[in-house]
Amino acid sequence: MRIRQPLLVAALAAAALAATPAVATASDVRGTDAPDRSAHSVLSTQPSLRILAQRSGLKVGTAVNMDLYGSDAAYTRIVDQQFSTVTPENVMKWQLVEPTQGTYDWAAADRLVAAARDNQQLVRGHTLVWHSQLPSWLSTDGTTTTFTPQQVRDLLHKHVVDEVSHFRGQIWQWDVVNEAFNDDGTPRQDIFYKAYQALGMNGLDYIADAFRWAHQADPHALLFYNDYNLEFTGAKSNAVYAFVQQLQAAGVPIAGVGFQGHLDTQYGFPDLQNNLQRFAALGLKVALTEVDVRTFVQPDPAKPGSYTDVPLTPALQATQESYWKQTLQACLAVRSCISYTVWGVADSNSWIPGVFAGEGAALLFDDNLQPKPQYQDLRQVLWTTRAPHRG
Ligand code: 9MR
Repeated sequence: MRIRQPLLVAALAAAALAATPAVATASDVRGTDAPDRSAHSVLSTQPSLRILAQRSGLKVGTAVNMDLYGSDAAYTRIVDQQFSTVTPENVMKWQLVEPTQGTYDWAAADRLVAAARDNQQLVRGHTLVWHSQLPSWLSTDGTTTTFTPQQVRDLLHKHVVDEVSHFRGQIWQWDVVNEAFNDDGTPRQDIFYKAYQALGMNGLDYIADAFRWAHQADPHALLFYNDYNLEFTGAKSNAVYAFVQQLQAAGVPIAGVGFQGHLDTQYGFPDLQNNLQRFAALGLKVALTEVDVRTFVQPDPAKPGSYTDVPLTPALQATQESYWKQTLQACLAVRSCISYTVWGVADSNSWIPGVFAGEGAALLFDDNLQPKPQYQDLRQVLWTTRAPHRG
C-alpha cells in the first residue's frame, strides 16, 4: 500500500508553510475560551504531517485508541488526516483479542485495519508477545501461570500463528516481541522466559520461536523487536544490540528494532541518532514507535490532587519542543528509520498522567484536540530537513 504523491504537494506545502506562523502561540494552543473542536482551521489549511513526510518517504504514525476512533469526530479526523501509519494502542494485545481462552475477538482491531485501508495508511501491529496485558486466564502478573512450561510454549505458538494469520497481508510491521529486557540488560523473567528455561532451553529462545512462527504465518510482514530506553546508550541498549546480532546469526527473520521513545524532560536528551545508526548498521530497519515527551505540569486549582496538561514553566515547554524536534531529526537522518509514531493523539488520552503523577502534556494535541507548538515543530522539521529518501 503506497500513498500516492500528488505533483503539487511540494508547492502547496511551501505556500501553506509560508502563509502560516511556524509555531502556534500559547494562546492558540491552550486557549481556555470555549474551544471550537469542530473548526480545526489550522489543521485544514496547512499540509498535514503525512503530506510533509512524503518528501523523505518517512511514514508518520500514531497510536489509536479505539474507544475514541470512530466515535469522537475531531479525534478521528486528526488520525485520518495527519498520519500515514496507525498502531492499535491496545486492541491487538493478547488480553484484548483472546479474553476467554479459545475465543477470539478481533472486532476492534479489524475496524482499525479496515479504516487504515480506506485512509491509505499502513498498520504497525502491536504487540504479539509481551509480559503485560496478558489475558487473566493465562497470567495475572506476567510472571506466574498455572499452565505447564510445555503448555505455555504451545499457547504462545497458537497465539502468534492465529493472530498473524488473521491479519495476514494487512500488517506492515509487527512488534513481535515487546520489552523482553530489563534496564540493567538482563532478560525479563516473565512466563515465557521461565517456561523455556524449565524446558531446558535458553530462556530467550521464545523470541526466536515467535519470530519464526510469525514469519511462517505472514512472510511479507516486517518483524520487529520493540523496547523502551534503547535510545540511551547503556546496559539495556547494549544487551539488545548484542542479542539481535545473535538472532541474525541464527537466521531468525528479524527485520527491525523499534525504539519506543517515551522521553521525559528531566532525564536529558538521549544519544538517539547514534543508537539508531548502530542498529541500522547491522542491516536492520529501525523505527521510532511510541514517541511522547512528558514533563512536570501545573496542578489543577479546581481539583486538588489533580493536574492540568500545562507545563509547569515555559522553560519545560521549550525543552519538550526541543526533544520533539530532535527525535524526528534523528530518525530523518538515518535512512533505515522507516517510521516515526507518536503514542496517542491528545494529552487527554495519554497514558502518562495515570502512571507518572504530576507529569503530562506529553503529546502533540491539547485536551481540546487543538494542535500544540510541538505539532508545528514537527511540521517545520519535516519541511526544512534535508533527509535521504527511504524506499
Ligand atoms: O498506552 C497503553 C495504555 O493504554 C495501556 O493501559 C498500557 C498497559 O500497560 O499500555 C500502554 O501502551 C504501552 C505499549 O503497549 C508498550 N510500551 C509502553 C506503552 C505505555 O505503557
